[in-house]
Amino acid sequence: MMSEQTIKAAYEAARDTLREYGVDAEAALKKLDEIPVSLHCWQGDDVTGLEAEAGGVSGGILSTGNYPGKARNGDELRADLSKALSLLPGPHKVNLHASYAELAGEKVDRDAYELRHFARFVDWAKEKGIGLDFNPTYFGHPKAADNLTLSHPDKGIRAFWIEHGKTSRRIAAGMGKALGQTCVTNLWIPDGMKDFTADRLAHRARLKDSLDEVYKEKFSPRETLDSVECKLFGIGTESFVVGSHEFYMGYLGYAHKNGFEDLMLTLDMGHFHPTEQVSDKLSSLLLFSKEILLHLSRGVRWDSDHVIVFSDEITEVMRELVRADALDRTHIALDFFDGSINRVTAWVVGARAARRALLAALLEPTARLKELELAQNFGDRLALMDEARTLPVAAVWNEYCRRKNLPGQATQWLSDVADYEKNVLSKRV
Ligand code: RNT
Ligand code: ZN
Repeated sequence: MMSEQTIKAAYEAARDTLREYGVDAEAALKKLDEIPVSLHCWQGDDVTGLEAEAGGVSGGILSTGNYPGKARNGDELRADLSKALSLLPGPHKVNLHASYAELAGEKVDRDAYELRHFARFVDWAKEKGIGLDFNPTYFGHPKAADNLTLSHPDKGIRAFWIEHGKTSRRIAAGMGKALGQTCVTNLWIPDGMKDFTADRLAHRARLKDSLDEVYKEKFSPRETLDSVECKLFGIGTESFVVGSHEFYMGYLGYAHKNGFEDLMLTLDMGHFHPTEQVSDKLSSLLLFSKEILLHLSRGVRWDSDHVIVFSDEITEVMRELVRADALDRTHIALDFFDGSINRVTAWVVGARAARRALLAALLEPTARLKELELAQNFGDRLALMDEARTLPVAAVWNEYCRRKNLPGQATQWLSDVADYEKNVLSKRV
């Protein structure tokens, strides 16, 4: 275990090194502490949800693995989330899905959920002083069995899901109001077709009309902000996805023009062609949208939702946000689900990786790089960018964690998770 003295000495050396590059490590640490990361509740139970009858995944998303100890009810899920949060430095929010309603035996379907069905989460968040985010759940339900919801040709099914969208926004606004922090409402639907589709236009036209209904009611951005999430393909919707990137880009412009200026787009890192990079898309969107929602995820060969790590692409996304000075306009959320490892470990690895990547971005000699670029000195730009990749981020990270009374090193927090597994998770049989 590293001593406090070693951590401090390493930090001071790192701070001096970074100064050589025109980087202010203290300023980076201050900024790092202002950016919340939204922790998705669904990593804790493999996206099962808490409704007794509906629930579970469908619509092309899939969690694999059966590591023991998954949360079986709201109390266990909150306990596991609390454990993960206790090991994470910096501000966080928790991201809920409508399928995490605690109905306590009440016969009520998703078109009629209310804020009170999430009261236990709201009380818990209040106690912790954290904000919540929210998602209507358009999967894991008999009325979503066709992989068609808001674009379903059946008017009754469409109406059910429109109501679900509306009621979800009301719930989110209620959460935002109760907690004094905006609750972001993200809408993702699984709608699509396995094979060649004869009438794509009709599906997309229905989706447009349904969204118009869902978004009719106006809410204060201090209570809730809406976002729509596109996708390239899913399992079972390989040939056609109704809510494609172009669809939502078009819808965004249309919504902005028609008085809904706050609508955002969600960019999920697993939702594009593997050679496309979300990092390259940010600056385009930033010019035409007030804010952005990010789903940090890691696709391996497909949209597999592996736990994120400190990867090139995650770091590049963060760098783009720093370079564009867009951290205050971006909502950073995690979206992965791995059932093959300890689920608390999964959360902590992913959330720490996101924040460490953000720190690395804040420590980039951005001003110098921009100067070199303007001077068209691309060789020097390349050399400095390359060197910047191995600047002493870890030493600054360890100091950041130390100031929060948390371990920077994984070996230390892993032993804490191992105790939790032994004393709590392993008893869930
Ligand atoms: C699915 C989307 C969506 C979900 C969660 C559960 O491909 O990424 O965001 O993962 O809402
Ligand atoms: Zn997502």
